[in-house]
Amino acid sequence: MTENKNNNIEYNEDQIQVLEGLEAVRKRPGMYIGSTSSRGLHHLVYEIVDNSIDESLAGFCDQIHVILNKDNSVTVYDNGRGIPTGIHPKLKIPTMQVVHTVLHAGGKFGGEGYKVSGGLHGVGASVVNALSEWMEVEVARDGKIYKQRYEKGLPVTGVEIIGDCQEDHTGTKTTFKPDEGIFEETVYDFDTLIKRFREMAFLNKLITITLIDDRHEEKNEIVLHYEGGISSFVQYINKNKQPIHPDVIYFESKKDGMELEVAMQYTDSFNENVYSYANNIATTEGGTHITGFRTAITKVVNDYARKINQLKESDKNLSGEDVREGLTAIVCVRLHDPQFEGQTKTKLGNAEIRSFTESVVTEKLTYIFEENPRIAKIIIEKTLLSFRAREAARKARELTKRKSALESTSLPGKLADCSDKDPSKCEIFIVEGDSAGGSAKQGRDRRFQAILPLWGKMLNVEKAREDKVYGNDKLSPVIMALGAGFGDELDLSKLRYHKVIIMADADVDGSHIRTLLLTFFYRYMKPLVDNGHIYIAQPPLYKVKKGKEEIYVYNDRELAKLMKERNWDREDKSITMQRFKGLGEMNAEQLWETTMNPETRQILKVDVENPVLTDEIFTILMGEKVEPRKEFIQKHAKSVHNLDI
Ligand code: 28F
Repeated sequence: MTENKNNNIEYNEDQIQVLEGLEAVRKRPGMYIGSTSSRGLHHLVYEIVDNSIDESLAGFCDQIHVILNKDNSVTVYDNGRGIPTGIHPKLKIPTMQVVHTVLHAGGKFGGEGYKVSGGLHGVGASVVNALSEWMEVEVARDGKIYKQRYEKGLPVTGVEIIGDCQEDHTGTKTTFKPDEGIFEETVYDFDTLIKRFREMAFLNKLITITLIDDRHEEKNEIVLHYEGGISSFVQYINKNKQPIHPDVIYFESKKDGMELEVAMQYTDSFNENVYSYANNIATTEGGTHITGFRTAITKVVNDYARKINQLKESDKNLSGEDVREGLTAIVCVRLHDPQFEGQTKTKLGNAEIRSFTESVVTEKLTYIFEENPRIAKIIIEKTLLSFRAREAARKARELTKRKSALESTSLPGKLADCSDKDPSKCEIFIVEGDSAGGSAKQGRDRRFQAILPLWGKMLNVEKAREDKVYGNDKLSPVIMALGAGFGDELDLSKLRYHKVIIMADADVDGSHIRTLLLTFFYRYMKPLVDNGHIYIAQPPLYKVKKGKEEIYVYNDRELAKLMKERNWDREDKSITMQRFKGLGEMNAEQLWETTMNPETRQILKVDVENPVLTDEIFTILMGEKVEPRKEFIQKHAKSVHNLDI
């Protein structure tokens, strides 16, 4: 910018673009980092660390440090080449300043590197800068240490030399303090960062990521480095499961600038845990690498099963679902110009990757089966078991269909349906307990709200196969009411309600039934979860009464806030406080007002932030092994309140 004769500040068009960019970010942060909740706050760190990961993918960095400082600022530093500090040829300002003030300047590599954060996924450091009260960046390069400071994204100093360093000491260090005026939550969760960077360390076996929590008296430090790479990742995912063969199968291949790495191990569980990545980005919607991988393993398993006469010529082929039952696998590809598609841009679209993956997996897995007949046989037996169980489920399904076809309507008797037939307007409350079911039926708006009271013994599907689900008197009414089938037959276009709301008591039993239902939805109707149809009703925890005034409060934090705002004292007997334990304690009117009325209720949408962690929590809480569950309960016991046993 320049000062003109009557000393007004004049900006050139590049600087105006910078100002407009940063203003856009601060006005709508959610557009750039998803939300300004705790999730958005943690996303800031991921963006900065992604730049270090990029530098490691380019082959110049193998150490990354992340430090949580006492003032709630975060420091990240790497031993990469250090951001260039010279003047950017086009923008005529230091490149280091471009990276931190020009939106989407993150796409730093042209052809040679594997872009991770740049372009689509990486909003880059400039967004983090715009959302920070301040940011300071230091670059060690060419024997000098350069530094620049920014406030709310705008440079408040130039790029200054603040010292010398060894010629061979290079790297970038970024410290930033999230803007409390933008983020509701500005306290970082160390565990969340550990989980995320553990995944990064698995995916990048050459990198060591050191996390330091320096906010408390004693410093907490953890070093994440897995030279076993994605094989260690598979072992980590399977640590609470029962593998059926001792070693993780691993192979990799590089060709024409494309890289593929696969690690896989079967367990005795019934669900599939295949996670895929393209240039370190989790491709949760799959894509061409997953298509190639699935085609190949189905072909290799069928061919080998026939070769060892476990499948007769006349037998039909094992399906993809049979072959993937109980499979934990990581499929990683690296390519120069990834095309991301799908609803959340997490589906890989590059066609060349499908044939590359299919041919490599076919060749490598065939070889591994030939060289390890014992392991191959164990895997074939597991897939045959699944095939037979699926056949049994199909027969059970046929039977159920025939049976339900005999009944007048195939809707469960206890379902109080709604009159509107447009699924996008309708919602179904799955209510535990007949008393609550009664008040819910009375209190609801029958135009668009259906009620399905649950009864009978709920099934823990984590330990049950598909055929058991059909026979379960608690789950089959849910399946029939939703109308979309489940498992391989799930068809969301037939879903009768676009909001499926679990409404359970605010006590241990309610939490248990909710967890069992969520396990079923996650394991057998995952697209229902992924498409945001599953919700959890939030009944009030207390009713506070003072004189004529009745106020419903939903948790302890809100209660404390209310008492403080009204300057009420809990000992003031003129104040009464009723703790709701069960939905049945509310009459129909109260239940409607507090929990069902879309204008006044609070419902939580269930979504999967990290599929690896979600699978881990279901395995720990609902799986066969008791030890991991016991450890989990012991670890989290101290943070439980309102436990009524
Ligand atoms: C703590 C966060 O940001 N590390 C980074 C580099 C290295 C280069 C670079 C970054 C913009 C357009 C190139 C160095 N030498 N850690 C980080 N390390 N950015 S960010 O270049 C960005 C320029 O093109 C780098 C040669 N090439 C690239």
